[in-house]
Amino acid sequence: MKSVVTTVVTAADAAGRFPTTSDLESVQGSLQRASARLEAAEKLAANLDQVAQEAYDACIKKYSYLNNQGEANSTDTFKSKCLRDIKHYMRLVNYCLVVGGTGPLDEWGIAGQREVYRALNLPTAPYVEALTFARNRGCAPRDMSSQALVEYNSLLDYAINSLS
Ligand SMILES: CCC1=C(C)/C(=C/C2=NC(=C\c3[nH]c(/C=C4\NC(=O)[C@H](C)[C@H]4CC)c(C)c3CCC(=O)O)/C(CCC(=O)O)=C2C)NC1=O
Repeated sequence: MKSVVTTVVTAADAAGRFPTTSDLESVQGSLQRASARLEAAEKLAANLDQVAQEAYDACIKKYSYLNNQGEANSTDTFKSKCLRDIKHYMRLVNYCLVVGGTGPLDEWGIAGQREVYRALNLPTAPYVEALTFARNRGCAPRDMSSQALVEYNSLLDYAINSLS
């Protein structure tokens, strides 16, 4: 799995050089933020089902046409797949918080997602709405420290941008 350390070392290796001072500074910066990220990961993990459920409810409320017959939230199977997809993204955000990089989202969430949603004829706007709801719902210090919230929100932004 990619992490901040492996990413920097692999890039330097590929270029046939040792990591530079600025490479090492970026590793150091990331390690300094590690405790904030781990706090966010822990708080998110404790509430992940609830966060995903609220995000799902918010996106279906906004795009209520999805409940109409033939649409993507019209059957019990579709409803549970939609909620599951949102949970997938939240779990990947959680994983990214732990490893300190966007690798898990890039490799399992973002690579190929447009093709999958296009093939299944699924609109991406509801995903954006769900993740944006989660993005705006988190609150410091109620849910986590402000530093942890910065780390959490930046990964949600990253996922949102990939779908926008
Ligand atoms: C780990 C990363 C990962 C992601 C992100 C993922 C997404 C994903 N969602 C799928 C299906 C689906 N996803 C939805 C989701 C929705 N319904 C709605 O109304 C909304 C537009 C939306 C929720 C926001 C639906 C309805 C299906 C089934 C579509 C079908 O069978 O036609 C499928 C096809 C396979 C399946 O049916 O399970 C994939 C691959 N799978 C993964 O492994």
